[in-house]
This record gives sequence, C-alpha cells and structure tokens, in this order.
Amino acid sequence: MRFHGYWRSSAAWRCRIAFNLKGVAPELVPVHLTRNGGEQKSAAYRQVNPQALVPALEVGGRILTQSLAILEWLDETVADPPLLPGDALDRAQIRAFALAVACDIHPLQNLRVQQYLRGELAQDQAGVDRWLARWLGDGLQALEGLLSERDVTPFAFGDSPTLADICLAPQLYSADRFGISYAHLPRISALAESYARHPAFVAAHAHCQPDSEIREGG
Ligand SMILES: N[C@@H](CCC(=O)N[C@@H](CS)C(=O)NCC(=O)O)C(=O)O
Repeated sequence: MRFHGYWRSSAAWRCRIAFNLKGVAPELVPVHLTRNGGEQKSAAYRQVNPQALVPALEVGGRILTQSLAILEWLDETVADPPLLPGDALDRAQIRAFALAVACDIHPLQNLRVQQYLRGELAQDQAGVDRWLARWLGDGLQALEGLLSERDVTPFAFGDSPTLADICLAPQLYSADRFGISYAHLPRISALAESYARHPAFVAAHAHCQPDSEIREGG
C-alpha cells in the first residue's frame, strides 16, 4: 500500500489517524504542496489523482482518492475499531458531523482557494484572514451546535474516536494555524484535549510526520 500525502494536509491527516487506529502502515509517498508551484499539479501526480489533491492511496492495483472514501474503504476492510459505531441513526449523525468538516468547512480554507484569493482576487493577508475567520469561525460554531444535545464524552460521539473526531482533529490544527480561536466553544475545546492525549492522534500530528518542516513543539 502506498499513501500519497503531505504533512500539513488535513485530508491526509484524517487517513493517518485511521491508519494508526487500525494498525495499518502504508508506505508514505510525500507530495509537497508548495515546492515548485506544488507537486500535486505535476503531470506525474495527476496520473495518480486527476484532481491534483492529496491524499491518494494505491492499494490492490487501484488508486483511491477522497479521504472519506479511503476511510470508509479502510473501515470496511479492517473492522476494528469501527469508525462508524452504533445503530443507523448514530452512524448518520457521525457522518453528518464528518461531512460538515470535510464538505462545508475544509474546502473553503484549502490551499488553492487561498492562492486564488491572494492571486486572481488580489486580496492582501487581511482579506484572506477575514475569509478564513468567517468560514472557519462559523463552521466551528456549527460543529459545537451539532454536539449540544449530547453528553460530554471524551470523543465527539462516545468513549472512542469515530469518523467525526478523525475529521475534526486536523481542522482544529488549521484553526490554530490561521488564528481562529475556539476557546469559547466548550465541547470543541474538550475534544481538542482528548485528541492531544490519544496515541493514534498524536502520532498522526503534522509535526510528527517524516516530511514535516516543523518539528514537535516547533
Ligand atoms: N475532499 C478531498 C480534499 C482534498 C484536499 O483538498 N487536499 C488538499 C490538502 S488538505 C490539497 O491537496 N490541496 C492542494 C491544493 O489546494 O492545491 C479529500 O477529502 O480528500
């Protein structure tokens, strides 16, 4: 199995958490998202993923793209621990939370979107920061709301991590990186503490990856 990823990619990070939880260790193929204009845009990488995005997973002579598709494939092929536990209603709520991050929040902060804001739309850093604060801020507030009826547990949907946590953890790193505070959101803040303690999440952290340009604590 070969995994095409980048240390700071939150979509690749989702997969890394799941690989760690499931005890799977694919070979890493680093794709540098900014060097030489972005290796993801090279002709060679577009053969792997025509979307020019990471992650991509080579497995069984095929290529899987889209982190959530990779995560569901992994969950279907390595049962324990389940990423989508519970009954059909539980699983729908976990998916909804994960999709809120992956479909509605993350795409608005993606590298190519920020590059477009800075380039074609000629926004300065203050303009980009306003964009990120608006969409990431609103998104995190909504995630807190999605959990508001639930008991406080170590993870978003119970005692063990699910697809929801896998999507949220890297998103919180991005929030920190872009200066978007979630200190006023008690459930999201408590989840951040759970992730900081869980070995699978710690090992998946951007700064712990072999291609990282920032070392732990850096
Ligand atoms: N929906 C995709 C998103 C993938 C994605 O946006 N990847 C980012 C890194 S997190 C990327 O490759 N960005 C490159 C770019 O914007 O040029 C997934 O979940 O896999």
